[in-house]
Amino acid sequence: MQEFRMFCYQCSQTAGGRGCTASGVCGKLPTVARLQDNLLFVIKGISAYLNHARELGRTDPEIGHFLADAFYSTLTNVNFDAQRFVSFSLEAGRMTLRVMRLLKDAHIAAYGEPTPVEVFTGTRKGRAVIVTGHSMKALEELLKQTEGSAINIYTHSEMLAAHGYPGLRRYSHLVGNLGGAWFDQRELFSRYPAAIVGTSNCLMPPREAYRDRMFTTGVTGLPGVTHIRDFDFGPVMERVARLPELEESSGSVRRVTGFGKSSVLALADRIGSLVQQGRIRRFFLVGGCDSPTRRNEYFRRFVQQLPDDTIVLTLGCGKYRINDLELGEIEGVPRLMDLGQCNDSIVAIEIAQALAQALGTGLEELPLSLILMWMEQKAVAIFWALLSLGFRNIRLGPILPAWVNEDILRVLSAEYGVRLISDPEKDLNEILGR
Ligand code: FSO
Ligand code: SF4
Repeated sequence: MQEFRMFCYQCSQTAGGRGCTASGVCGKLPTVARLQDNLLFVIKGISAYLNHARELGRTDPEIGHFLADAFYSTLTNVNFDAQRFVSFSLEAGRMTLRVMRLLKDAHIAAYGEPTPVEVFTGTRKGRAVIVTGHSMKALEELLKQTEGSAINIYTHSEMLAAHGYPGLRRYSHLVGNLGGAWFDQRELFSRYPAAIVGTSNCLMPPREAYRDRMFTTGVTGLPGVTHIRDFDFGPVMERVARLPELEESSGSVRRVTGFGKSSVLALADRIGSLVQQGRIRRFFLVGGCDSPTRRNEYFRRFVQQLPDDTIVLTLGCGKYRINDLELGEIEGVPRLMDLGQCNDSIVAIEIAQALAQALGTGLEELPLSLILMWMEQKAVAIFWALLSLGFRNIRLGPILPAWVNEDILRVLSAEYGVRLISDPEKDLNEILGR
């Protein structure tokens, strides 16, 4: 299935001085090596969310202890037990939930709970800064420092969620959202003569066309690009002053975001009775972290084929595959609800738990299917969080994570019902039993 059974070059015993690829010289077996790799990916995901929570003054010693133990367990000659790593991975799922809740609480305390809002997707005449990434704190500081300066601020990709927060959209110069998922940035940033601020993953090495008007903050960095320290955006404002204005243009798509837990649960009674009347047949969580592959066109085609008695929740940058679709409503309940960033998976989970309670059922019996795309490590952390809660039969794409070997796949499919996406119509027929 894979070219390498494993890959490790972390000690001097490494095979041929180049890397252990069949089995560890130390005795580490391929499945253990892969479970260690997986744990390191999840650690990176948890660290990303913890980093954003810390920007907002929040931390959690239990998460810090977990990270230290988990890192240590991947050191040479510490832990050779695959079963221990399976437990660690599931514990990592619990920690992912914990860190997502920490971050969500920090966002709500700082900016209020999101409420639904339609976001302008065109441009206003005037000088502009485009903000990409996930850091609401960086965006807030930029909004404060540019207030009254006649500079317009636009969000890109995962920053779309910012418009849902009352404490951020109160800034009238937060005017709109441009582009789609992270991978359109090189074309988008070349097209608009704006300054650009990268606040987190997912950045791409810049084109020369905009390198000198791009900035990084926090842990991000790009060669030849000015790094902003301590959220002092003075250099950005100086650069914008020397840039031309953007022209007025109308947006070509309608995007609504900002469905917080309260706004969805305010509909819980209505949703409950619509489910009981058979007017809502099933919920789908369709989203996650997108990648520039044609295979991910699956997700749009899947949603386009959904019958009218279904509801779609979405989040992450994967939402851009579907968030321009006009799915309408079922008796006042929107059929497409954008819950926010990938870390807002915690909101999806809490909504699912509340709906299960309202319908008097367990999570496993809830008429909910998870159709998720994954890109990199943060999404893997969320995947384990969902498994640790008991979500089953997740369909995953565009490919299975490459660290999954036959042993791991056997466990994921037999115990958790995880499977790879296939054809939208075939998958939908299977889910709906048609
Ligand atoms: Fe997308 Fe990037 Fe947010 Fe992911 S912008 S791909 S792994 O970070 O988390 O949805
Ligand atoms: Fe090879 Fe083990 Fe050393 Fe890794 S830790 S390089 S598997 S001998």
